[in-house]
Amino acid sequence: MLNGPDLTFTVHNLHMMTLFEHPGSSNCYKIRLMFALLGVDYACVTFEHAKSHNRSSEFLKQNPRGLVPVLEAEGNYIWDSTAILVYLARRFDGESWLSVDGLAMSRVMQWLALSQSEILHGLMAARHIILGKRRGVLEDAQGLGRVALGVLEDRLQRNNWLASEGPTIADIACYPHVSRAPESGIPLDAYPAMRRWIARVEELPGWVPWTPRAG
Ligand SMILES: N[C@@H](CCC(=O)N[C@@H](CS)C(=O)NCC(=O)O)C(=O)O
Repeated sequence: MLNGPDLTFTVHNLHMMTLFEHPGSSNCYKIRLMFALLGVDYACVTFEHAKSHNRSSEFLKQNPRGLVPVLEAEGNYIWDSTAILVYLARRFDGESWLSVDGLAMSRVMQWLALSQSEILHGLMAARHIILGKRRGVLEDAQGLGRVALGVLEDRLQRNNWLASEGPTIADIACYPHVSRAPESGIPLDAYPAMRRWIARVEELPGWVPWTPRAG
């Protein structure tokens, strides 16, 4: 544990790519999950307090938005979980997690957009309102979350995966908050295809859980 005037974090490993993260963050979990599925090792700087990194002028140089996750790779700081997923998929896998074919890539991007809009502002917001982590109108957030779930269920009734015949970063980006929809006050009983897809994601070799559950 290092303590500075404006920063408190734990350094797990000083080698390789470094992920700056917070354990309770869904966006950071997407990156930990992607690393695990790719079987790629990485170092981790874990901020112990959700907002401690915002106050660090050093961290703001890495991500002017002051948010985690940030990945240090090849001498660059990549911020935003979507950008990091794109980097990891292309850097370590090639075509299957993110094809560069124009049509295939646009299909993945559609779901990445959903993950950063209705899923984040709907499902994540509802969960945070319930947990008392933010203010807002629960019914509005849940309404937006149900829009996302409806779109996902429709796709998954006809397909095993969101953007392709196999898993892509689209599945990784959407999975965390969808799998926790009950914690947003939305039971998944009405979404059978989605429950089968959640099980499919959790059966992928290398899958790791998102902990702590209440973060
Ligand atoms: N769109 C961004 C969102 C990043 C984000 O909201 N990070 C949260 C954790 S999930 C954070 O750093 N929160 C601390 C704060 O708001 O001060 C991404 O996907 O990376």
